[in-house]
Amino acid sequence: MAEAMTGMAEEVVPGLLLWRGLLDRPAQAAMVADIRGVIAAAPLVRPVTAWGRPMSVRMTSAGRVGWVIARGRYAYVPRHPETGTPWPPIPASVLAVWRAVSGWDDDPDCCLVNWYGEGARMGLHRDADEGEEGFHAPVVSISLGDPARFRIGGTERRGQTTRLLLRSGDVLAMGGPARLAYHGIDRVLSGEGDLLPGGGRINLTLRVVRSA
Ligand code: MD6
Ligand code: FE
Repeated sequence: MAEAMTGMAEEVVPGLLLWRGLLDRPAQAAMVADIRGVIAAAPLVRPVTAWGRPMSVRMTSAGRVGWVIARGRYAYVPRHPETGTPWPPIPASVLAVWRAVSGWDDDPDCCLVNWYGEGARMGLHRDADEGEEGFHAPVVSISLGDPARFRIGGTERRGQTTRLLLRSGDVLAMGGPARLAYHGIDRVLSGEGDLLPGGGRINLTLRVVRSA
């Protein structure tokens, strides 16, 4: 299954696989409903960076651990920072995508939910808090709602980058030589999608979080 799925993907740059429109419209709508359930249990928060600036993206998590910024430091923690309760489980609809495309035997430990309202963006960053074993697994990303301009470079912050437009239903896997590459969202094309009433974009990233 996993290998058959790899054959259907476009390799945008080495290690970055893209499945265009992997989720059809009913599957997208069902996943949004599942994510609303996650948000009801674990409310979106606006993390504050180490420099004291609130991010434009609002975030929450599902799974064994969730990604937070705690006193300026990035961390995976077992509880929601404001409610103090464990994160809700990763929805089955989301796990099914991971099992289909990741090529990884274990399920992910974290599903980070990024919610982009009008004007939200995400600066170039690396997903580098998952631990040594976590770096061997890919990060799988699912896009829902308004399209967005995604950019990926290499493992140095400076240098050449490649741009692509991510649309609702697209799935990315960042693994191998792209696993620790810099990437970000330059801009969401607000209002161009119609999946979310009032506009917006949801991005889900699935990660294995473990030290070797
Ligand atoms: C986004 N995505 O699409 C932000 N990270 O909103 C990410 O930061 C990301 O798409 C790791 C792997 C794939 C991604
Ligand atoms: Fe990322």
